[in-house]
This record gives sequence, C-alpha cells and structure tokens, in this order.
Amino acid sequence: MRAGLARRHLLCAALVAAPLFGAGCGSGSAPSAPTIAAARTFHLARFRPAGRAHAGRPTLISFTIIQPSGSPLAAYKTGSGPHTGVDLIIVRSDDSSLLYEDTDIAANGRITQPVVFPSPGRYRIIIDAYPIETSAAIPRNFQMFRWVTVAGAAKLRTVPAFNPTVSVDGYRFTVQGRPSLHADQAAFMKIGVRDPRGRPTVFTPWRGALAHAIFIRAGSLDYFHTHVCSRGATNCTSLLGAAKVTGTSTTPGKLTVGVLVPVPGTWRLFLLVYVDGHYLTAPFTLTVT
Ligand SMILES: [Cu+2]
Repeated sequence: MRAGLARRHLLCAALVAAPLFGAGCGSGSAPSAPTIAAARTFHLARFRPAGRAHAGRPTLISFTIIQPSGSPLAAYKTGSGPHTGVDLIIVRSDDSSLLYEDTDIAANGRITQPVVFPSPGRYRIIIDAYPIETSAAIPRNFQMFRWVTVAGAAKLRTVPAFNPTVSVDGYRFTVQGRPSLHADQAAFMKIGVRDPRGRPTVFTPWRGALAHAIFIRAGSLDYFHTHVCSRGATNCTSLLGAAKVTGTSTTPGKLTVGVLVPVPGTWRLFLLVYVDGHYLTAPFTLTVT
C-alpha cells in the first residue's frame, strides 16, 4: 500500500513539473504552488510483461528494483531459511487462486521468472524482497506491487465461507476447531493433513520450510506470509510491527500454522506444502476481527 502511495506521489510530481495544469493530483491545481520533489523510495524499473499475458503458457515476469540511491538493488539474502531472495506471490483479483514463485536474480539486479497464469483475469503481482541490510536505508524486507491482465473473459468467483476441511488431489487438510483471529495478534491454527489412503502426511522441506502460509485479504488483496519450519530451523519467524509468529511441526500429518495479519476482514489462507513429490495448495477462508 505504501509503495502504491509512493508511486502516485511520483506521478503527481511529474504532472506538476510538466506544463499541465488542473490535471488533478488532490484538490490543489493552482500553478503558483512550489514544486516539491517526490520522496526517494524503492521503485520498479522495466517491469515486464508490459501488456497482456495469455493463460496456460509461460509468461516471463522480469523487473529491477531500484534503490532510493538510484542504483539497482542486487544484494539479496541467501541461506537455508525461507526469508531469502525475491518471492513472487501472484493472486487473482477475486482471491480465488494463488501462485508462489521463486525468482532468478542476475548480478546486475535483474530479476526474472517464467510464470504460467492458470486462467484469464487480473492478477496482482506481489514482489516480496529480502535484501541484505547493507545500510540503515535497507529494510529487512518489503513488498512492491504490479497488476498483470491475462487475456480472455474471467469467470470471477465469490469467496466461499469457512470450511474446516479442504481436499486437494486426494489429500485432506482439516482445521481443528474454529480459529479465533484478531488483527495484529499472533495466533495458531492446528491443521491435520492425511494422504489419499488416510495416513498422516510426511512434509518435505521446500524453499526453507515445511509449509508456507500465505494470507490474502478479500477485496484489498493485502498480504502476509508465515512459515512452518523443522525443529531447529533458522530465519523462520515472521514479523509484523512488534508481533511475531513461527509455525511448528513435530509430528507427521500435523501443522501448527502461525496466523498474523495486519487488518480485520475476510482473509484467504493459501497453505502450501510439498508431500510425496506433489506441490499442494490448500485454500481456507478466515474471518479476522
Ligand atoms: Cu514462504
């Protein structure tokens, strides 16, 4: 949200500098007001695709993150934990489907990833960056956003009500009890996972975690992301202001998923695991007060 605001300020600064009066940045359009330079922030350069994408075939997403200094950001965290590099979280406007993609980062800071959009519609691209904190101006992580439209008629879906059991490719995910969730407060959901033969599932570590819990708010598409890690894993905790949360799993078939989101509303939890050679995404609907 902050990045979007910053972009609008940049656009407004450009309009003020150009000989276009009354173009409408807020209420003031008098040409006598002094021009105020836009705040220097992180921004995206040369984001691609520039036009529409097509469902069912690879689309190359690429961009460079430019630092407040004006130079490309090229140093990102690496390591065995989940909070490294640059992640892409790609969600359809109706909060119905989600892709979670890693990226390649070139030495010059150019970031690329081929992505297959599943169906037509508008998709919000959430760029979640984990830079190396080389100075006080570099945050632990931050997000930037873009929209990509996938050609064709989108069949938008309404968000379903909470259902404690979700089946994905024969695997059953079951939430224990009805979670009581509040904005800005860490909570835990116990979720059992059984394979198609009813046995407790063994989770394979994938991208530094046993499970990735991605929360997307219906309507605004606000975003938060937590992880369930193996015992003793490092860099697993997710922070939101002063609150923090770390998911755990000590027994096959059982996940204790950390929930932490910034605002109330209807949220979708996309729970991603890697089991028996299958990537599974289980969606749940949550109410946060
Ligand atoms: Cu993750």
